[in-house]
Amino acid sequence: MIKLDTAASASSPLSVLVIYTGGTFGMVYDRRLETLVPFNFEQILERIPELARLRFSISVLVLDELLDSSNMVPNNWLEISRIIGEHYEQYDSFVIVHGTDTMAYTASALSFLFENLNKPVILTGAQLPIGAARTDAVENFITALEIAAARDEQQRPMVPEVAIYFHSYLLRGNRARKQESSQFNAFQSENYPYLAEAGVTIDYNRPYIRAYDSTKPFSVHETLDANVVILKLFPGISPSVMNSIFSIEGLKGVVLETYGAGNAPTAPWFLETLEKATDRGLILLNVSQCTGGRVLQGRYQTSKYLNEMGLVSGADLTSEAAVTKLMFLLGQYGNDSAMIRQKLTESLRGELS
Ligand code: ASN
Repeated sequence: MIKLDTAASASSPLSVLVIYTGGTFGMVYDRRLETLVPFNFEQILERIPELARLRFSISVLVLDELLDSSNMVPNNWLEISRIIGEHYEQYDSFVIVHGTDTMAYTASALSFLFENLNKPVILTGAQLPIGAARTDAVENFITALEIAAARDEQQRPMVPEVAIYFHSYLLRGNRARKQESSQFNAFQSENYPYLAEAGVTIDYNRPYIRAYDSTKPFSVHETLDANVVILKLFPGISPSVMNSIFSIEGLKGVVLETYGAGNAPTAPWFLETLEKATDRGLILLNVSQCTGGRVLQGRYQTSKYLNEMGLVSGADLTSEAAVTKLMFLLGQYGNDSAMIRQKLTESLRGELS
């Protein structure tokens, strides 16, 4: 654990734990190797001297293995949630520095793994490495820290939920998606308003931020079941593709990415494949390929059949939230498919409306 020497480090009433997991954020150019390599986070104060002026104390925990987030797997989410569980009482807030590629999946998974979270868990990262002159790492990191440390009039955390801060916007974690790989505005949350906007001041969109509630005890769930698949429909998808996917051994759930408001082909072979799958106890969750709007199963003939085939409507869930929610519910409820189907339609952490 690294303790940074900030203005308040001696006896601050407020403490933030930073968990550094890797990603582009911490890369610097190694002239000898002629490639980007992870930098030593102990040198973060040299890179961002402004951190020393922050009026709360910051500790940094660096994961043993730094990951490009494309290499993240559910076990990494469990590890991060375990770390937060172990340090929950000791710190007031948490900032996770993470690669952007799968940040929305991690944020979604964490939101489900935390039961009654009442402290800020803010994920952030960068499109350009901290070693680059035009890096976005500095602004993203400092503002994420400020948001994590922000308190309301009653000294309660301003954002007691899992969120992503990136390029001036704070988004609910399980509503965000990576939408941009070149520009700095990497994330959007089409179906839910931003939680805060950072300009000269940080303006919080209070009605949309989860309300603080200290009456229920915080806990961390420890199981995810990754026997799931995301299947994106496309014109021309064949019976053999569908059959091979649905006959994967051990498969328990499928997030079906359908068209528009949740529409899919009406060809008899297609509907039969779905019906056989639900009869076998597979959970099929219908989400849209559109980034905005919602699934309205039954609005068109092309989605009415899906109701009859037993698909669960995913409303306005993102695919990232859908697949992690499915892993979470399968992990919690095992073979109780009625319970899983019921919970999929409920908002557990503000992931759907
Ligand atoms: N590949 C990187 C990652 O997700 C991308 C980034 O962080 N900008 O780890």
